Amino acid sequence: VDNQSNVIRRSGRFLQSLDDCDGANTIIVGAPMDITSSGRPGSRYAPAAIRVASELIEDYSPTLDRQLEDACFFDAGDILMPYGDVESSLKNIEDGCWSFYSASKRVLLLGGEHLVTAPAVKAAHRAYEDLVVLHFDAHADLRDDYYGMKLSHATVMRRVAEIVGMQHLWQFGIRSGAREEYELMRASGQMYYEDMLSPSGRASAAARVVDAVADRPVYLTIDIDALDPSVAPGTGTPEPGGLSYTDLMDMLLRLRQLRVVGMDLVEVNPMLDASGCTLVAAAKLIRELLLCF
Ligand SMILES: [Mn+2]
Repeated sequence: VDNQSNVIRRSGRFLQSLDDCDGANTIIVGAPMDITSSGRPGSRYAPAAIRVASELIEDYSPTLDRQLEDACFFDAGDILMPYGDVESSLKNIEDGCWSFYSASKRVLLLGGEHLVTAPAVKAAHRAYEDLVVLHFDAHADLRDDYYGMKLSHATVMRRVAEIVGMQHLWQFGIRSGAREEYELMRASGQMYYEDMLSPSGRASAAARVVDAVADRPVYLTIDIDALDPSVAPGTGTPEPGGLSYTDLMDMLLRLRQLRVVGMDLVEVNPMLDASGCTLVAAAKLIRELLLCF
């Protein structure tokens, strides 16, 4: 793997990480950035805090009957963030992710705010030109700009759509957005909200996605606020009416046959997680993502 030492520094490791990159299929890497967070910053502390929380969960998943040592992943540390400089932070994320994609590794990025997804998708798209993006979130994140900023956690999926095409973006759990964002989603016909809250709705949504995506490479981005704030209160912009943990896992299991080449989990904010339960939900979700796909 070229170049990684330039933009990645070692840190603690997620539960059961391998000791080096060589035998790993999947690389965990943190992107501790929260520069553009409009509401309440603090998600820069999530990668370190999720690693600590991973010590509180088992390495065995009863749901999947697999354990982490079977997943062959390496936690490489955190991407260096020139704090306050959005463009060079995003450049480092793109370079860091590309160093792994170019070595035929899969990447699981730990945010950070949601804007980190844009350079991660850019790197994945360089490796897989027919990339499809699946997006779990409470918020559409499809604004063209936010207070004049093109690069913001509130515009990130618009930037992603510019990379892969709106027709290759599927959105789940969205329950908040401006009228212009809802017009875009209604035109695409690839956003599901109420369907995520019932088994039959998830079954039909998943069947359509699996059929449409087929064997194309998939990037999966999960904003923790897709979950209901009662499950995951530790996040910058909580939005009532969300998925339960089991709703989300059920939907992910229904998508299991997809070819997932990159993933991220973003917007966890340890500063707002008084109970610590959001961090445990995040750690458990990471374990299941590693074992599911
Ligand atoms: Mn969100």
